Amino acid sequence: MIRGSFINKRVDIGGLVLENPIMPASGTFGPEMESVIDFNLLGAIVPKSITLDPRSGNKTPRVCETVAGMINSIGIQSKGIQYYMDHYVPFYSKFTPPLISSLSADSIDEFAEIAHIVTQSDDVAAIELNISCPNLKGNGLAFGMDPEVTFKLIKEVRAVTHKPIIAKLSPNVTSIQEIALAAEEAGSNSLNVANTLLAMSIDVHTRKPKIGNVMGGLSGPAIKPVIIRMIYQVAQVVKIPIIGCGGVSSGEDAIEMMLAGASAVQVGTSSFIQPDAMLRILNEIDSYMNQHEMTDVRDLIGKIEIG
Ligand code: RRO
Repeated sequence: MIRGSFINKRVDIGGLVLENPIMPASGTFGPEMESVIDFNLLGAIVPKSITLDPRSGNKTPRVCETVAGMINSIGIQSKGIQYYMDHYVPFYSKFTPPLISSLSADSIDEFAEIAHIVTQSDDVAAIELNISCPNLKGNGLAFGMDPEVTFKLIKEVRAVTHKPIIAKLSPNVTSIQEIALAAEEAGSNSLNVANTLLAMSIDVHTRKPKIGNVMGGLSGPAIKPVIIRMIYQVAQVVKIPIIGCGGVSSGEDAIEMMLAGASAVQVGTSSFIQPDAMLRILNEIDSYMNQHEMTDVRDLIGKIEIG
């Protein structure tokens, strides 16, 4: 046993080096959590997706519980990019982990415009392009469902920023490998696999949808096996790093994602149940590493053993 020995948790997600692989999933984290967790212990800080103009979001109810998960349709409630640059960026720059700005927009031009604005700040370390929000248009359509649109969008953003780009992919596609390849070819530095699964729930007593917007995105432990499969599939075809996102609630879940091919892992729904879940997950990763006499988390990435 090499208990107590130094464990390297530093990982590289496409030109952005993180002190450890654990970070919040966009939309599940905000300044109010400062009183419950030490932000400096996170691998990165990822606030909710921001849009060019303020948005009031979708009609309520916006969340509902499901078995081993939840459905949300917030509809990107947003204070707009100016407020973000004036308040959120200075607030998060007080902490040591890099700030990853998650961006959402209604058009490719608007994505490029907002990416250009955040690029002006040295306090923004990387851009996560949310091309996969299921709650913007009717029927859950998203930019990231079409390889050609994905390519064009990322190419246009690539032209206006030197910062690392993370394309957040949609799981609501027939072939996530095809979209991942389009994002890589367009110049994305890494991929986030993935956003929420388009879902729906009905109250059988009122016969009404449990979500005001009817459909929403499913997250939580229920989706983890689907996401593990997608990370594995994407890792087979791309060379750029993958950030896993979907249903992680323990250190072993995070390790599973890394074995499937993820270099880093986002935690979302689990933080709603236990606000300091990310710190517990980091401790559980240490325990796993000690148990398996490992000293470097990078030795886990893609190390699933098949056959
Ligand atoms: O705001 C939302 O409704 C939302 C977003 Br932007 C997203 O990317 N994923 C999600 O499940 N909800």
